[in-house]
Order: sequence, then structure tokens, then C-alpha cells
Amino acid sequence: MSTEIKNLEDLQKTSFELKKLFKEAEDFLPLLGTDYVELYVGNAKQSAHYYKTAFGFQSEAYAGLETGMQDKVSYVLRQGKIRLVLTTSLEKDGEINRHINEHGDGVKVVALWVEDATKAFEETTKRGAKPFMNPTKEEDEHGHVIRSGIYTYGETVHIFVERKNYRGVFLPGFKKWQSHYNPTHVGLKYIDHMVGNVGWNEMNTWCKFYAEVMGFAQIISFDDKDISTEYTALMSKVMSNGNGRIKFPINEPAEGAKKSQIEEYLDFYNSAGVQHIAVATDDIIATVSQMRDRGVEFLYVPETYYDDLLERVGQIEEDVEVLKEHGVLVDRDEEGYLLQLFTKPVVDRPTMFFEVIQRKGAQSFGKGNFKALFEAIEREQSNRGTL
Ligand code: TYF
Ligand code: FE
Repeated sequence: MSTEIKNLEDLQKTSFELKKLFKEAEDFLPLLGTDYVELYVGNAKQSAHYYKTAFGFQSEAYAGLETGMQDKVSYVLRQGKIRLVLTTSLEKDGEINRHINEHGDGVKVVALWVEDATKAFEETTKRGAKPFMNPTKEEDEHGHVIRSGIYTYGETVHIFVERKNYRGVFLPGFKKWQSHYNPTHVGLKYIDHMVGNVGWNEMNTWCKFYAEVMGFAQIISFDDKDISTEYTALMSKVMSNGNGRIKFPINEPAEGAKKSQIEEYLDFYNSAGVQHIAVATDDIIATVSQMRDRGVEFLYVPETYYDDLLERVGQIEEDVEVLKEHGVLVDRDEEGYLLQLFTKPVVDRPTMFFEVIQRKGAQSFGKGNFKALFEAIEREQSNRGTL
């Protein structure tokens, strides 16, 4: 519980910093948080089993033939505040199958929780957002929701979810998913940030989109010089909404000595898309060791990373030997430090992966780990023969 409060304090501190960045008195797109993340996948039943077993997600809701849905099936999983929706088509052809054919399994929807989905749609489309879904009321015996949606980078979309008049398990059309198989959670709490990979020279276009269309502000930027050109070259800017609950770093490839990991992603995803989902825990050692035991593969960082760790990050509460045993990375900024670790891609194409992050004050993204991290990614690229 004490960590929860600490997170709130951190959030308030960030909000204060953020207020200085926001020039407009009123936030035209107030966001309450991430509502859900929906992946289009080849076999939702089996993906759901993987996220339950390996990531500790809980069975929450289901929609499919049994609930009157004819064309697709969706499994909803939850852990802490994180909701994952896994969707597969039941049809020949169709939009979902085309998406999977093009991109492989991947994130289609980053849904954002709002007070007013109609206003969110109007405010963003009038500022130039391409509509994906007009405001739509969906109802059942538990009340109603209103959803609307706009396109962002690639074929990814943001759906605005207004659920203040709904008491059902997820959305109308879904029923509670009662499963006899309920592996325990691993301590994942909420989505800390979600990163988009965009095409060559497109980073600024998409940062401008988040600024102008969605009212976000840039909080951090990394150029290719932050990352030695001997290693994977990329550029990155972090966009945040007004209350700091939604953070979207945007990466673009940069020219380097070797093929950028971002370029490899784009080659396999065939467009811009979500690169990683960072999920927060307040006990990274416990979380990561359980995930590893349950089959999640993490990037390997050489033991030499730990040789000068304390000189680099100063005093930390954790035992370096334990961090080393679990391959957890550490970075410090002016506000505190953070612990993080990255999975290998969780899909067949070298595209989407997860980050597990524990913040102890720090509100940054682990810049001090880029070199070690990108070298680890390069070794994976080299194993795939794509470097
Ligand atoms: O979200 C971030 O910015 C960090 C660092 O390909 C990062 O997690 C940046 C690029 C990348 C992997 C991690
Ligand atoms: Fe990250």
C-alpha cells in the first residue's frame, strides 16, 4: 500500500512539472487513464492462455459465438489496472485477418478512458484526426458505454471509452469469463508508457499529432548522439498528456553503422506500430523472477553491466548481486531511480515486446541503460540474421 501512495505522490509531482509545459488553461482532451489495449492475433484462445500463464493476467470477460458475436472472438484479461483484449476473426478474409496478414499479431487499439467520448471525438477530429469510429452508444442490461475512435501512427487507433453509465464486466456484448484455470498474478499494476515506432523522419510528424490533435506536450527527447553510432541508431521523443497518466514515446530509425532495431521492426510489421508496452510493478525482482519461471524470455545483459553500477547510479535499496542474478537494469535521474527489464519479442515477428519497470522517484525512461540495452537487442538481431 505504501508504494501505491508513493506512486500517487510521484504522479502529483509529475503533474506539477507538466502544468508548466501546458500553455492552454484548459485540457481539451482530459484522459482518465488507459482503458484497454487490444491486440489482433491469430489465435486468441491460445494467446489468452499465454498471457495468463506467463504474465499472470486474470480471466475477466469473453465475447464470441456463445455471447451472440458472429464474426470475431475476444478474450479480456486483467491484472491491476491493465486490461488486455485479444481478438481473432471467425471469418474468411475481413479487416482483422488483413491486419494480421500485414502485421502479424500486434496492437490495433490503444483505448483511452474519458468522461465524454463524443467530445473527445469532436475535439480531436476538428484538429485534424482521421476518424476511425464515430461516437457509438452500446448498451445492455448493465447500462451503456459510448465509444469513438481516431487513427494514430500506422494502422493503430485510439478508441475513447466513456463508461460512467456502465456497470458490466467490460463492454456490452461481453460476459464474465469463468475459467477453472487461474494462475496467480505476478504484481503488474498499470501501464507506465506505450512506445510507437514510426518511419524514417516521421517522429516529428507524430509528436506534432500528439501535441496539436491530442493536446500532449513533449517531456523528453533523445537524439542519435545519445546512442553511440556503433550501436543501434534511433531517435526518440516522449509525449505526455496533461495529468501525466498517458505517456507515449515515439521512436524513429536513424542512420548508423548497423541496421537500426526500429528499421527491423518496420520491415517486419510493414508499417508504424506499437513497439513496447511498459508495465509497472512495485517489486521488480518478484515480478521478473515469476515471469521467467513461467516461460517469459528476457533480454540478456552481460554481467559486466553490474561492475560499475553503483558508481553510475549511486546508493540504491536493492542488492546488486540480486539485480545481477535477475538481469535487472538501473538508471538514475534528478528525481530518483528506476529499475527496468525488457522481454524478447512476444510474437513470432521481431516486433512487439514488453518492459517491466519499477519507478523509485525517477520519471525518465532509462537513458543510462540505452547502450547496454541496445547491445543486447543487437545480439538478438544478429541471431536472427537481420543486422
Ligand atoms: O521507452 C523508452 O524510451 C525506454 C527505452 O527501442 C527504449 O524503454 C527506447 C527504445 C527502444 C527500447 C527501449
Ligand atoms: Fe520503455
